[in-house]
Amino acid sequence: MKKSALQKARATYQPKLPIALTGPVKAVLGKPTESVANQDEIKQLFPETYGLPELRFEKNTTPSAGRPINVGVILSGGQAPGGHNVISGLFDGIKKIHRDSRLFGFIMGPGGLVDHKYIELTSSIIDEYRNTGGFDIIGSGRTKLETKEQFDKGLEILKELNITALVIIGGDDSNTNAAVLAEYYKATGAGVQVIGCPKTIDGDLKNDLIETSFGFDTATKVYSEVIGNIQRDCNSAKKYWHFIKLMGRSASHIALECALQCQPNVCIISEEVEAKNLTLQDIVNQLADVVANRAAEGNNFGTVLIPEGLIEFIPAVKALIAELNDFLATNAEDFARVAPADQRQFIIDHLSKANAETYASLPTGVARQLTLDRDPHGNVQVSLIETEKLLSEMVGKRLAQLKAEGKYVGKFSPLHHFFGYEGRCAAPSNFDADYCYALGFNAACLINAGVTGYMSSVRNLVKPAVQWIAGGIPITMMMNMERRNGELKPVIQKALVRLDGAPFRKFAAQRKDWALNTCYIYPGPIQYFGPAEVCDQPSLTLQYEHVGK
Ligand code: FBP
Repeated sequence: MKKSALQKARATYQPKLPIALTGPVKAVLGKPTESVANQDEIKQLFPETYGLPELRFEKNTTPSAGRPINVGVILSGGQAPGGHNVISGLFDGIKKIHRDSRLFGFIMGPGGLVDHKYIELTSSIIDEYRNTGGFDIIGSGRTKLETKEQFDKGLEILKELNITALVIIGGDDSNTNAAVLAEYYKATGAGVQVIGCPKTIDGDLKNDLIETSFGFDTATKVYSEVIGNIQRDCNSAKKYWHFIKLMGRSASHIALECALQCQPNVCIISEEVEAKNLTLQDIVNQLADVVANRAAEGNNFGTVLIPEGLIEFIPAVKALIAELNDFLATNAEDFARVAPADQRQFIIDHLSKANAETYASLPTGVARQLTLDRDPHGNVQVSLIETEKLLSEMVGKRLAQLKAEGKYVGKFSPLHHFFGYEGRCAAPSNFDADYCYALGFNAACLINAGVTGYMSSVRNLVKPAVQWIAGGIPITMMMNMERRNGELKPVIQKALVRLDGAPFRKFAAQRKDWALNTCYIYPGPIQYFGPAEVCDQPSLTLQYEHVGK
């Protein structure tokens, strides 16, 4: 494989490990745990793996003789920078336990386990991928592991390859599935341990013991670099308003982190929109006011950050989508017979008054998308809705009204961007390179400790890597019951932006100034070589959340 100069230099980077993992380790067990909510239900569903103790690794004085182990690894869900380092850390960890240990990667996600598609990851393959971005070493996929048939099919290949431990690298849903699999393999005496690793650029898999998911750091730094570049362009030309949508599915952590890094004129936080019960028109009016106020100062330019999941958090749209889902599920045939030109009115005539009004207020394109594009479960694919265009179109209309009332004198030229895929496979920052390697190496230690149903946990992340704390958290501890597809299911609680949290409060305290004035920060590209304050700083979200802890 041909490599760039940076790739070659980066291949020699040796990720740092917490001090406890640098020699022989011993597992120290804490107190038994409880799930975050619905304790009785979760306990009943996970009789074998509920209530396990937290576990922490400490340096051991005497090395223990390890046995060779065969381990399987799966990358699940969306790409996140650092996945290759989790795998190389895991590889080095099991080789340290015994040099004859072997690592097998299942191809293209959980589906590879069920379909028996795998490769053995040898040292020459691993060495090609150290410190690189992407998941291409084995690929990733979104197959949900949830049925006994899938678990049994997977067990066939695990037995065939003599694999006694499986590491699932994924987000909240994949780790929920890891917990279910761990429970099933334990209950059936399958002899396979299951360990999870916290991955997702969205940053919504976190709690007191999992401080951040990997990939968030690098992805937000990549987006912030580009937002900074746009802001510098915008402040140079002084003629465009940039509407920038950022990935993150539901939670607004990515948008918030980029706002803290770049200080845009506006950043919308979906969780606040929901808490304040704002309508789409409220958001538009607020945006138009910012544009008008800046125009009054002679500044016909600016930047607006929009979280991908916004539309679902607007309470009125959420209610509309829920009613539309039910209505279209039961009236699909009638609706299909209506001529396209009459469909909008047909929907308005059949919805409740409040939802009909919301629907009527939406631009034609978006309204149409809400009735047409559904995923295999019958849900609207909100991520396909071009919120950045929807908002700028509505702001343009509102500004025309303000102009007619003599309240706006200016020029509004919007441009649109969507950043997501640009950052998911970037070469991991030093933070993600170290964190991921430590998560993988630590997963090997958890396997060696003989546990199952645990998530690899590396904490104290705002401190230098040597001071990080390594251990394991029972996955059931993070679970609660939530309604999914009409049924109550045990799932890992998703971490949304907390409006009482330090990152949001920092942002809220400054945003008035950012809105009117031009306070842009230009973070520049990720640096891999140079002073620690430039190269090794974790995300601001992490720093604000854990300062003083
Ligand atoms: P994960 O939760 O699986 O890590 O995926 C995150 C994400 O990048 C979201 O931000 C985004 O909405 C989604 O994946 C896009 O999905 P896809 O990769 O299937 O296009």
